[in-house]
Amino acid sequence: MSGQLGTLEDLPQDYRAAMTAAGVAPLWPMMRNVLPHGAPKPVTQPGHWAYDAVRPLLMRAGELTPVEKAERRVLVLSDPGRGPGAMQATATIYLGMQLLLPGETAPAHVHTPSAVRIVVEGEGGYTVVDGEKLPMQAGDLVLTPGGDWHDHGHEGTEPVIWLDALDLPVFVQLEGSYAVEGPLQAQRNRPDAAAVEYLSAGLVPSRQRAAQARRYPLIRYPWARTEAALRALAAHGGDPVAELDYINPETGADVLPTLGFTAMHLPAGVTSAPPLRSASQAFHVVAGRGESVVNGQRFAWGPKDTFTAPVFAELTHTATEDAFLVRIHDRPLQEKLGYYEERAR
Ligand code: 1HN
Repeated sequence: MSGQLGTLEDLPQDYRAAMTAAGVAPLWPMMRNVLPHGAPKPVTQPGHWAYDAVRPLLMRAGELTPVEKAERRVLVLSDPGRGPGAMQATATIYLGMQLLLPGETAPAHVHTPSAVRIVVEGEGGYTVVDGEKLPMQAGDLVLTPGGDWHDHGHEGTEPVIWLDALDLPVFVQLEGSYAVEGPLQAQRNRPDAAAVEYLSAGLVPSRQRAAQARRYPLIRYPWARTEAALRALAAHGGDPVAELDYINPETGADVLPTLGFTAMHLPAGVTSAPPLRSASQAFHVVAGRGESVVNGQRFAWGPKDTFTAPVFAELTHTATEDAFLVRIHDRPLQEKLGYYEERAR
């Protein structure tokens, strides 16, 4: 097989014009673009967004654009491979930094894509998801599954900033992305499920009533518990790099149908060299410093920075200070497509 495939230029001009007029195009000149040999050729390029660079721009957005004029006041992290204005960070992952100022509310809506918030800074922010009020503290991971109503509010005194991760590019590709707006939600007058039904790992409400379990029973994953779990695993787990998957406590499945999340601990001085993965990935630094090399590009990162890796990226992470990262990936979607792969380096 193989050999050189014919090009468009091989074909007579009148034939090319006739194909265009008929609304058809020859596959063979494009075959290697849509089906490269051996491995995908991602459009996505590695990206690194230093918080020190993004934060002042976000604060300026707070002065320039009232939340009423923004619905969501967000600066989107644009994939360098797709260029300025790109509304995505990888093929499947949208990332944005959102600012809410004291006293502001972001109106309620519901949409087809799913979102996850990772709280970056500030006290007193909250999200309401289907009537459940979720307090937001630095490092907390809060889900907004597609189809769930959500609005945001801020009862504190300093700006609140969080990182939004959505499967928006998937829904745009499906031509399935849309939202419905509504009034702010009535809030149930009780703590959220992280403080009630799922207060303690390994305990869930009795399965006799499992039929009543919600599809997304746990919405908030408090950072304090995640960090404690990572520290225990780091001390006693045996692996120098501790990594925990965020899961649905009723099913053990990834927290969303499309996107998965892990929390990682990298001790100072340790280098992690994971296998090449078919998933695209983003990393958000909750605390600590270090550097990562993504396909040969070196990123020195500090607290609250975010960086990305395309599919099958060759990656190494080295912490220079004890570091905690959240990893975002699209393995759940790829597995549903029967596709997810890992390759040895
Ligand atoms: C959205 O609903 C939020 O609810 C944030 O905070 C970012 C980006 C695209 C589409 C919907 C939010 C979003 C979004």
